[in-house]
Amino acid sequence: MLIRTGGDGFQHPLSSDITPREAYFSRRLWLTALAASGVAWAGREAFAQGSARPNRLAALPGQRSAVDGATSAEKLTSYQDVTQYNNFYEFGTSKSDPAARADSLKPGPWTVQVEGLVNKPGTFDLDALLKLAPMEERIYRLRCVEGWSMVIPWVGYSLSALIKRVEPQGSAKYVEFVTLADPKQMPGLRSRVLDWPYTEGLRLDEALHPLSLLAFGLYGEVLPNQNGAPVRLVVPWKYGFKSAKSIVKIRFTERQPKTAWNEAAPQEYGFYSNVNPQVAHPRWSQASERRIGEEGGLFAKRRPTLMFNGYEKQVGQLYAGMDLSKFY
Ligand SMILES: Nc1nc2c(c(=O)[nH]1)N[C@H]1C(S)=C(S)[C@@H](COP(=O)(O)O)O[C@H]1N2
Ligand SMILES: [Mo]
Repeated sequence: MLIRTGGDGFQHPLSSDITPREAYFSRRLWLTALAASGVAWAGREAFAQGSARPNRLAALPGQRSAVDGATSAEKLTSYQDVTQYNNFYEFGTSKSDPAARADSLKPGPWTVQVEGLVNKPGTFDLDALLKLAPMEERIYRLRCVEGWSMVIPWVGYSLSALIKRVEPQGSAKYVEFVTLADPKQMPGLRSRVLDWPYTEGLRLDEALHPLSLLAFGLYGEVLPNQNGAPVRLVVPWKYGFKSAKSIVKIRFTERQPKTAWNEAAPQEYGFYSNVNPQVAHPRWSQASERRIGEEGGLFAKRRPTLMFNGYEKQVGQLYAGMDLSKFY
């Protein structure tokens, strides 16, 4: 985000660049976890039978979500764009790096450690997380702070399900998310563009909002590595960088946690980072956005960015009385 202005002129790699062998490897890890959990038997069947898309990942179906705001009627961004135009700096800073290089990420075995101000801290393995609550499909707009957006059908469940399970104590006011930082799996860690590991944070009431999603899949399949396998956050009313990928630790705190982007450039990236067309980034306007897949060359039409990314009705009250240009 510090370096690039966006993806204009970016060439999508062909899906044939990804070898079936590498795809099989990550699929196999996932299937082990899914088999153990009893989730997504349909996925194993589809895998056994093969499928039209050569590098298909294990199926992870979700029921349609009943959460208010969780089902957009907008045209979905293509699977191709969702999985080949990414920000995941642990694999490099260009949009094509994650798809090209994230095969080295091992999405299993995987654990998420939950600690801090909770009555029931503990370590959850992927099987336990997959079983914790029913999987739902959530169609969310994702607005990157760089000025582009997508519409993505995620699969997961409200983060609140996990939070309630661990019973936060009265003193817990914030939730910190720590993501994987393993130089053996993540070649981008050699670059000091951020102070690794990538961390993010939410206020506890934001984390408990039903729209805050713990995501395990997209397009009805488990997450591709480049989208943050095996488990990530998706907070649709905030700029995309709040949606931390490949989470390994969740910590409940009394004080507002540090976040990687705020540490790197505090004037540019605040703790809240709510999508707000009225508050410009110091180096560019946030009033409009480019929807990926809708480019029209020189005449590309941008769409107006909506307050809270269009989720104002659902989340506006979380910020009642706050000066949003101060708490950006
Ligand atoms: N661990 C980690 N999480 C991350 C990032 C990252 O670099 N590392 N990039 C963020 C940014 S800037 C965006 S826009 C979204 C992109 O998610 P997507 O590639 O699945 O669309 O992931 C966010 N989560
Ligand atoms: Mo982003």
